[in-house]
Amino acid sequence: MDLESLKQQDPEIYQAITGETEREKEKIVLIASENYASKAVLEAQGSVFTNKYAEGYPGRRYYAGCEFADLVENLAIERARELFGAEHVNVQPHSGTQANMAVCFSVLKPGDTLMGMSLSHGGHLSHGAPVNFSGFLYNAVTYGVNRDGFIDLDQVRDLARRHRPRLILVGASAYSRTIDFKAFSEIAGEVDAYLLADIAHIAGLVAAGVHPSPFPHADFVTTTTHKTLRGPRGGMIMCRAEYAREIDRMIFPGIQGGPLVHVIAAKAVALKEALTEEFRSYQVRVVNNARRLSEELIRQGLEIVSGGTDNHLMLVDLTAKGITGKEAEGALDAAGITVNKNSIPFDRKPPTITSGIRLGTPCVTTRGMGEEEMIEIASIITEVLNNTGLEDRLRALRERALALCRRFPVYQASETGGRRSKF
Ligand code: DSN
Repeated sequence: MDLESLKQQDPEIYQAITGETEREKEKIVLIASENYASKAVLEAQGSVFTNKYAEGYPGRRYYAGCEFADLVENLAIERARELFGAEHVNVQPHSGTQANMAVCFSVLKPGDTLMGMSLSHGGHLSHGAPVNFSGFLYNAVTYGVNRDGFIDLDQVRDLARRHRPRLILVGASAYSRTIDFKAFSEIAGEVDAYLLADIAHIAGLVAAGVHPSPFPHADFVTTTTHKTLRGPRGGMIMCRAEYAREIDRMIFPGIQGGPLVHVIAAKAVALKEALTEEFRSYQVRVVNNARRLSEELIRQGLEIVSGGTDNHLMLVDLTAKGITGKEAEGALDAAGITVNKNSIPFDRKPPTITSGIRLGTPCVTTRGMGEEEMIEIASIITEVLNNTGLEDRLRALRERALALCRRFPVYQASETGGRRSKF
């Protein structure tokens, strides 16, 4: 994008943006929750809709001049409905946590019981963690994975029968296996609980049909739009038609004011992209790359929680290597590979240190890397983890990572074959 005015007016911010652009281009990003939004998505988000107030919903706003805001919000809603087969969609949540908050506020009273996956076993902060609204407003009961790293449905059923939650949340931030939404809906039905499926991580996979859909099993489905869905940072709620009024009322005026119309415009663009065959094949490659990466890491002696992956991510258990997640994260970044330290199930180390790292393939797949490149990435990762304290060695590995990045460029200004590249 043309940043000339910014360069003149605010050189410090301009430099931070150019620095970040270089960082994103010149590092192999394996953060499972990140992606590269297309240039079209970035352009929509950087548009004049930044200037517009549009409290309310299309056709019933509290401000004049909303005819174009209505157009983009309606397009975003229609595209999301088509993509996921949802009865009702609200595209206004500013984030996934806001989306979850609106669902909680619409079906729970303070003190009610909700049940979600434990943060320390791969769940999300907003699924009942004590430090989050979902943990301190409600009586949160958490389920986890078994020693093999799989969600323990027997435990989920036993806890549900014992605690009779009013809301069950299913979904995760660090779980690499297929989620059985149907089984969760049967458990929710048995104890008369609402079911909320938070598909933030796997939304792109669900949209492309490479992970089973939570529809028609869940009452509410929330997501972010920037992970595998590859849109702008933001949230979205989908639900059965019968809950539409309450969900809309809870987002606005319940917990939010004016919607971010520029973000909604970018969500609409991403949703249009997600309806293409190209997007479907991208998601297939994301999953194939993750599987290949995990197989290679295992072959080279690393331990993967649950023994592999069915989706876009994996958790590496570093216990046997005798290094922490924090040390691994630092060494990998020095070698040009960006990951995040992550607790593994039954971790004895605090979340600021951890015994694991989380790896995901959405970003590298957007760059066009395939299974062959996963072999090279696995080899670099293993070498880094075997040489964490050796700066010279890490510098040499950085060259290998950089060579890969340059072979698979992203956000290039130039034309490619007469056609502007999408990323
Ligand atoms: N913090 C996000 C992640 O990295 O998975 C989830 O919201």
